[in-house]
Amino acid sequence: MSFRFALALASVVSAVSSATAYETGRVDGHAPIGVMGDHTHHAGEWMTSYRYMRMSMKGNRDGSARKSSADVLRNFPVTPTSMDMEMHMFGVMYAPTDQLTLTAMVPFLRLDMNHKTRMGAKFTTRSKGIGDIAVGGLWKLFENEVHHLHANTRLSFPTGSISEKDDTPMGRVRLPYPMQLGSGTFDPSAGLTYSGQGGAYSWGGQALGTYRFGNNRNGYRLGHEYEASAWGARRLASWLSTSLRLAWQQWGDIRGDDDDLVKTLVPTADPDLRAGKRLDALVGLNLAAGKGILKGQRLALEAGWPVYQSLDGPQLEVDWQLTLGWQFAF
Ligand SMILES: [Cu+2]
Repeated sequence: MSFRFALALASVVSAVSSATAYETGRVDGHAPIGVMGDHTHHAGEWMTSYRYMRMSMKGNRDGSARKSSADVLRNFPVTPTSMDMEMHMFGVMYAPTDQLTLTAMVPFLRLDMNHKTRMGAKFTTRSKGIGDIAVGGLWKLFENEVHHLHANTRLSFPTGSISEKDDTPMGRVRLPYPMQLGSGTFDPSAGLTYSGQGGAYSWGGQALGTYRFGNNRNGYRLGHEYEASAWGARRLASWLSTSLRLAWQQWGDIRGDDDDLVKTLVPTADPDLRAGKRLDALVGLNLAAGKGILKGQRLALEAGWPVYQSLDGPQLEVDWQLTLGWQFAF
């Protein structure tokens, strides 16, 4: 029996045996790394993960039109010019049964915002620390060898600070809304995730809503958020797949306001200038080790660029984002 024939036989056998169950273990059995709560685990399985996320924002928009700093400074004495967000996110998943997978996520944030004043001065504000810890449950609703469907439920706890301060030309003051590390409220999320696989291809979609109720202790709540995402992936080798994803996001204005902020000073302090919507196109790479000492390990990368954004502005626009992730199931 030639080597080539043995290889062909082995691949037929594995294709037939693998067609009997949905495979979350295959390299594209996980969605692109920017999607949270995308897969479930088998009873008794654990997974730990780490994600590094980066988002860069530069320049302002009102609606979908760009606004220069001079435009913004006609109405406000101070304008944000750019912002950098960095997040380290640690996650744990555990499945007590085949139907339920529990999740916990702990984020650490670093935010930097650059400003320009009407007088021409420039200054930077910074905040960093733990964000809002979220715990969740993923409930398997349907699964056969091609399709998988589960419900996402999650509750975010107000562990992130909403009273961050930093030095500015106006003294040491409370930072505006987008520079705070948490929402200050208990935020439930609910949604659905579908994924499918066949041959060298896989695909999926997720829709998720996050709701905010009441007021936090600084007198406001962030707007509700809705996200919907669809992706396709192609497996190039047993250990490598590439993906394309479109992600829609929509978020509301802030209700109430923080008394320590002066909303006429800078647009980021105005609770009515926070809403927006955005469509991102993202490309991704998944790497998975199926056997050996690296068994259960995954490495993934996803980068995205907005193709459309409309902001209740002036508000900083997103230029690009990046997620790098490591996952280990055991
Ligand atoms: Cu997992």
